[in-house]
Amino acid sequence: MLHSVGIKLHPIISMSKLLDVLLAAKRINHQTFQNVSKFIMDNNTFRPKEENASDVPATKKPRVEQNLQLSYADRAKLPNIHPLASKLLKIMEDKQSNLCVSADVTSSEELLQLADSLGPKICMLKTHVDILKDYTVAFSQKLQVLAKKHNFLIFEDRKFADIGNTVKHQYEGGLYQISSWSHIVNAHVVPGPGVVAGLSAVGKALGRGCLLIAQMSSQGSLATGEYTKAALKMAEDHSDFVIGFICVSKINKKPEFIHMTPGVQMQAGGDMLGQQYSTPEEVIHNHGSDVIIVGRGVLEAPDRLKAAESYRKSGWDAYTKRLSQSGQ
Ligand code: 5BU
Repeated sequence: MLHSVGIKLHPIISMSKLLDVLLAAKRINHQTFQNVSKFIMDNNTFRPKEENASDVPATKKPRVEQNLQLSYADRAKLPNIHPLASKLLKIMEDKQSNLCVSADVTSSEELLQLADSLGPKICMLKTHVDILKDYTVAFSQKLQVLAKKHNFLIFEDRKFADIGNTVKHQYEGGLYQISSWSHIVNAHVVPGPGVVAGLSAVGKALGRGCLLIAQMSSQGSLATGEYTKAALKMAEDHSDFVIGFICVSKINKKPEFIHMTPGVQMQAGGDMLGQQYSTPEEVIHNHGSDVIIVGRGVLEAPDRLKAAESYRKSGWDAYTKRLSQSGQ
């Protein structure tokens, strides 16, 4: 605003540097340091031009923007982070994996085999339990054992989209009893905040978390603009249960929220039914998302384990490149 009336400002010290100095000199305590750092992160309005952002040398980037790029490990330790989000970020750091494999297979035996063989490569396994032809309670128990064994979270991509009272029953009951085995579920925001309230009534006490579908990867998706903004607001209003978003690119600057992006393959393109693909580099490095969700890129590969490893590596390399360019 000052610039627009002809006043040019020259920073002599950044707010974060000032905080470092004050803390070191014991003029402020650690709590104040954390509170103000968080305030700066939450209220920074600087927006690099999307396409050019990656071309700007790290040293030329404003200091505040550099601070926005916290590592997964640092974000896991944020004071207001949801425990499940913290757990996921820690898993990602420990396993050097921001890969979620979408296990879209129809046999529970095959799904369990996938979970066991790809488990070491992934931070999360995504399921569509309603495409299994042979679901049993024993299957969900075995899947939980594998999640513990390989240290990954289970994400049932159920896309709840009804009034609060109905989703409550769909989440807790029925054949699948999703809340009993899935760490994370997702929901459309089209019904309004009642959908989150209904899911939260079941999941919160169990320590579960929810992702809101703020954008979709499919061509012609209506989840754009004001709809996406409404999803952000809903997440912020329910941050005791909502841990992040399904989105195409980073849409919220709060580092407590985790951004997850489906529609990922090694080559950009699409399928015959409207799916649109971006590469791991585009999703994590250029668009600032946190997790790549990959289905057929792994499932249809001749060697699934090898494919999962190459997606893990691409996703992780894109993340470390993003961090190094932000001066971390
Ligand atoms: P693919 O085989 O990598 O295209 O599978 C993508 C998976 O992610 C699949 O299970 C979809 O149901 C899921 N998905 C998606 O592709 N796009 C979206 O916007 C959402 C979920 Br939400």
